[in-house]
Amino acid sequence: MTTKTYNYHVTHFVTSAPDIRHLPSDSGIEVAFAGRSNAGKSSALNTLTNQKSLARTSKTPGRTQLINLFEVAEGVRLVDLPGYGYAEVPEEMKRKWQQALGEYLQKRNCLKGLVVLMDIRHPLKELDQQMIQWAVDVSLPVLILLTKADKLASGARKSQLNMVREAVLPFMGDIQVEYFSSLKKTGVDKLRNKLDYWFSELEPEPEAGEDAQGE
Ligand SMILES: Nc1nc2c(ncn2[C@@H]2O[C@H](COP(=O)(O)OP(=O)(O)OP(=O)(O)O)[C@@H](O)[C@H]2O)c(=O)[nH]1
Ligand SMILES: [Mg+2]
Repeated sequence: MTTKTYNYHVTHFVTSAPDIRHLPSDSGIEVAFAGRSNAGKSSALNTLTNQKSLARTSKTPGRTQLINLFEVAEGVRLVDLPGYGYAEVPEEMKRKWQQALGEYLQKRNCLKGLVVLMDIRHPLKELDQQMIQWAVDVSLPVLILLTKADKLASGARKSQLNMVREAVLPFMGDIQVEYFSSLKKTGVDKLRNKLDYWFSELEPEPEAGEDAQGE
């Protein structure tokens, strides 16, 4: 397989869905960005695509309430999921959203990779571990981005990275851990490479015969 390189700068907004039942048809390829509220998901999408306000960011946690879909190329999508773990949300809503997230991860066939974003200073909270476990359970590869890496000095940054790399070993999944900063544009290359890899691994080869089967 040759890894295709995508131009993430041309990514555009497609639609928002209030919940997973209202997502567009389950075809093409999706990679979702998940993480606690305020982890930096929307900022990471903007950094990746080099667009200031493709995904809405906010100092107020819980800003992204809708599932936002963006298209990189035809049938190739990035998904900005609402953050979980936001303290101000009523317990019942939190529980429902958790359930919906689990369902999305387990049932969305076109979902081929999960980017889990965690603040480098507060990684692997219970819900983060739950997300990773769900992904591993359905053999979904995971890229963990330790966000806001600019908040730590380089020594602390490295030790957090190593700590998280060790800590995810027991999941026995396809999990890569990198650090990331939207502010300093650190780790964007790692993110781009992973997305290119996931997308080209799964996008049907254009030269394959239209009636080809059983490949
Ligand atoms: N210092 C620093 N701040 C960041 C970075 N990335 C995001 N932030 C800040 O963190 C806050 C939350 O960022 P968002 O990208 O909106 O977070 P989110 O995960 O999309 O949050 P929800 O949509 O509420 O789930 C904002 O104030 C950002 O400016 C980073 O790399 N470095
Ligand atoms: Mg957001």
